Amino acid sequence: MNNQHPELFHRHKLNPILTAADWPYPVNSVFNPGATLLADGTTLLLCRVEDRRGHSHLCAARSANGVDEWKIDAQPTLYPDPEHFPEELWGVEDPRITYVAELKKFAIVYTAFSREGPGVALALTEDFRTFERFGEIMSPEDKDAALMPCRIGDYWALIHRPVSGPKANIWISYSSDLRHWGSHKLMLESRRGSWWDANKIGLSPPPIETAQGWLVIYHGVKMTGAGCIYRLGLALFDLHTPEKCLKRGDEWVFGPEEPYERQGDVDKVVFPCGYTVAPDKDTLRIYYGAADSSIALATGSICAMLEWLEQKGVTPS
Ligand code: BMA
Repeated sequence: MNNQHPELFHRHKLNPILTAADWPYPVNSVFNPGATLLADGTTLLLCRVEDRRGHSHLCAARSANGVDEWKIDAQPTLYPDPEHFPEELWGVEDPRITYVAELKKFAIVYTAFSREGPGVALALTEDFRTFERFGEIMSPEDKDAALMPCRIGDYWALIHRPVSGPKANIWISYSSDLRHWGSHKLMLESRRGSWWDANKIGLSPPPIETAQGWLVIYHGVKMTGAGCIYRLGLALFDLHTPEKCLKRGDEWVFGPEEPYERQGDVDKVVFPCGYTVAPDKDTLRIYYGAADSSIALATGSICAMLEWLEQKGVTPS
């Protein structure tokens, strides 16, 4: 507990809640899970699992309480299929799950690691057992993407993070069919210089719909002489025009502090790709990768995050 800064995120005492040792087959590491609640209230995590080649696949873990007693699929759940989808040659990573009520399906947007670099791929599923792959919907270099849960006006909207030169900013693109994307708009820019979110930012979990707007938890990467530090910040976007930023916090709200976050295959990384909302409709359970090695859980209040942005956030000019 850091007394100088009121904490918006509270780590679970059982952290890390999932590690490679829990896996039913040999793996190197498990991290950066997408998350959702199934119709019966089960928490499903779609975990990024890295094997000893260094390639990743996705594997589902299910739990009644979202904390322990995970039932992990005995085999990989979504495995790279480079024969039909060449963009998956070097693995699939970092899934973000959105339940799309209009389709009655879950959309999984993930990183497909091709010879050309990481791009964004989409698959739909009803049950996390069979998947309809759409292939690569954003060409490399692009990642950190999620589908918004409903159409904005007439169009589907995808938040993603293309890289252009030294800059990596968050963009939003629109589509009428989930396959062809256009009307690209810059959504949030990385800062410069010594900022915690200088040069490289990206969406973390999918945006959270609130009465005040879309609440976005994003990651910022500070490059230091001792390597990168991945931390999280908050921003709020207009409900009807999500590229319009209403508020952005200057300070990070969550960063690597615990040993399992500071030391691992990649030191000093907290990287959430998913959350669930508790029955009180306010408590977020944020599932995050810790140091690219294990999976941890933190909770936070949506109201408290909005309040923090209201008090400390800045409206971009
Ligand atoms: C990012 C992503 C994440 C990873 C992080 C830290 O670029 O690739 O999957 O957790 O780097 O290594």
